[in-house]
Amino acid sequence: MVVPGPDHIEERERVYPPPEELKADAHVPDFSSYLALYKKSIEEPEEFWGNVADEFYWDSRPTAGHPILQYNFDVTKGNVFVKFMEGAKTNLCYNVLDRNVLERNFGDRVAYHWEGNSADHQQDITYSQLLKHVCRCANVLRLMGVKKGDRVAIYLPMVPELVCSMLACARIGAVHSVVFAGFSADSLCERILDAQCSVLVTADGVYRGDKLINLKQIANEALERCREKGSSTVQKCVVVRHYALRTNTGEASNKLQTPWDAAVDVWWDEALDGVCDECEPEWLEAEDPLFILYTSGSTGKPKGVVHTVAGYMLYTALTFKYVFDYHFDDVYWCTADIGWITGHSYITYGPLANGATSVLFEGIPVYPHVGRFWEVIEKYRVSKFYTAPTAIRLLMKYGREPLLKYDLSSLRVLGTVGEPINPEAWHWYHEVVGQGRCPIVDTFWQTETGGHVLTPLPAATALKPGSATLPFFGVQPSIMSELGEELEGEAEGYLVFRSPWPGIMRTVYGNQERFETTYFKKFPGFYVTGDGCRRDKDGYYWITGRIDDMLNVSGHLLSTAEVESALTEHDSVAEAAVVSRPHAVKGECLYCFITLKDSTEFTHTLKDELKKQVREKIGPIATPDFIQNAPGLPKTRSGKIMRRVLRQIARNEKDLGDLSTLADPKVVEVLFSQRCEAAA
Ligand code: 6R9
Repeated sequence: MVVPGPDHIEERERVYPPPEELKADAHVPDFSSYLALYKKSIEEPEEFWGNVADEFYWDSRPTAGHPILQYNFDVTKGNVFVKFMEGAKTNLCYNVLDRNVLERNFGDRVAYHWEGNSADHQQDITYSQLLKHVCRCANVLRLMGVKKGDRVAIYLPMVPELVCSMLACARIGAVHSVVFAGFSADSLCERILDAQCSVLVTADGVYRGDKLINLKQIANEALERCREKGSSTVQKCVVVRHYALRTNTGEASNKLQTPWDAAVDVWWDEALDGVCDECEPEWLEAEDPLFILYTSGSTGKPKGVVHTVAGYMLYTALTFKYVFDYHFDDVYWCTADIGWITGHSYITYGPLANGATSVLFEGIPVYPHVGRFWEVIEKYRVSKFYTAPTAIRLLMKYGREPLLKYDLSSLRVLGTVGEPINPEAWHWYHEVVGQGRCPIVDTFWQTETGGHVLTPLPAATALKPGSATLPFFGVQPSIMSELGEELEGEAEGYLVFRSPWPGIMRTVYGNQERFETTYFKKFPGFYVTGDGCRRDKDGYYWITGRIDDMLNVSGHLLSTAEVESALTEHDSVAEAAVVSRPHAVKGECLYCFITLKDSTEFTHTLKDELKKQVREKIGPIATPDFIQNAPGLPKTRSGKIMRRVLRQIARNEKDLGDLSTLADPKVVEVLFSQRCEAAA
């Protein structure tokens, strides 16, 4: 185990109590209210979830006499399953649109402020406009023969039609499979084939920053590849005229050639033209599938995570309300892409279920300038802001100056998701962005969990920078030793969950066996997250990174995240990634990739300082053996560092495996050419 040095303890002991001014009208105003609600959610789930369900429309109620949540997590006792509200019938689209328009009178309320890649492209969409648009799209899908249970692939940038097509699927009971629009043709093809999608929705083209991407071309290549494999199921391809209608307005000439196959392709606007804007929803069983979302798996083949209607609806709605302490006058902005689970749960479903007004942002943080995020916050008076540590670290590089030009006084709550946040980034987010006023909700969750599972609540939970704090309602975390013993009190090991909450995944699409093997085999009776975790003396949970990012140096377990955070606390370091490299005596040793802040030089003195810093922060056991200058790091398109690739570079292994999820393959070459031969 890591022996924390003095600084390490000090950092972890600092506690930030919730701000008083949030308490007056907070949904969960203090810690004792959190504890009481938590207790109720575990001890009286019928009552707890029954109350949440009362806020929604049900075409029929659950079968009487069944427990609200039925499950088996123990592979040794039969198939793993989770059933929530068995017998109930509802429709998620009806609940997030019709209910808001008809019952709550939110028709004229803005659902989304769409903000384009370029600052002069924008559009406000109200709840009633969205409802009509969704109904027309749903009718078009029905006309194309899409029925309940059929799969629809959606390969779109962050445009209103993305939300619209997801909801149209939900309305008619089709299962959407959104594929992030930065994925390659191969990845799209693989996902289309796995789910046997009958329709693909895409767009002509899109600007990401100043780069124009011919999305339809990529979609065509994907369909071509599906055909080559002899099993294309796609009958129709609906193409949103995004480049041509929205972003190309000021340009002299059309820069895109949009390949077209009249037998398959149809323009979105032409297909919807004149189609009725009312559409009877399909009343679905609580456990009917809602969507598939692919997440990477250790074997290289992505897993189609399946979520179902009722549990996902209630869980995303409730977490959104409590974790962001959502109120009617909030303007909420989550900067994630809807191609990832964060966007599904906290741009599409959770906010709409609450009738919220959100920013739907197509752009990137540094285009057309490095103050874009702050400009958008000022423009819409954003009060709840949710982003990723990688974005924070990127923006930190430019210092305070870009923020000073904008009024960020509307901000109330900040959130992070995606990876452990290093204390340096946490403090910058807290002090520079939140001006010390705004609590940071560090939300730990996964594609598989559907919604937040470990998270603070803004007015109730005292914060410790870097800790995702405590379980959300209905969630029972546990820490497991390698031997499968549940550890009590202060402990470090595998993060597992003892029982399901309504939003947990139900299976891997078409592969129940893989579902059971991946998540339930290691510790029968428990859902295994794959993350390492430490519980401190106050019962707070600290994610230490994926278990496969754990290192064993001379018999001591170290987490890469911990070393990375020690490194990024150095003034010259913008980002750090640490991997293990085999070592003759220690078993494994640390190989560190360092991205420096602008205009800093990579010198021997700096290397020595960094080694000293890690030694001081964590202990001599964590002293890096190798420190390499890394102008860029290999990242997935969602911003996660691909440590697998870095491990191969550290070991000088040229076989890098599947690189299709890599955002910029060029960085790999550069890193290979500059790798360290000898220990630092
Ligand atoms: C929502 C999302 C899941 C993995 C997860 C963990 C890491 C996410 C985190 C976090 C520490 C947090 N992760 N949130 N680690 N603190 N607040 O990111 O889903 O893309 O499936 O990734 O991300 O390692 O297991 P997904």
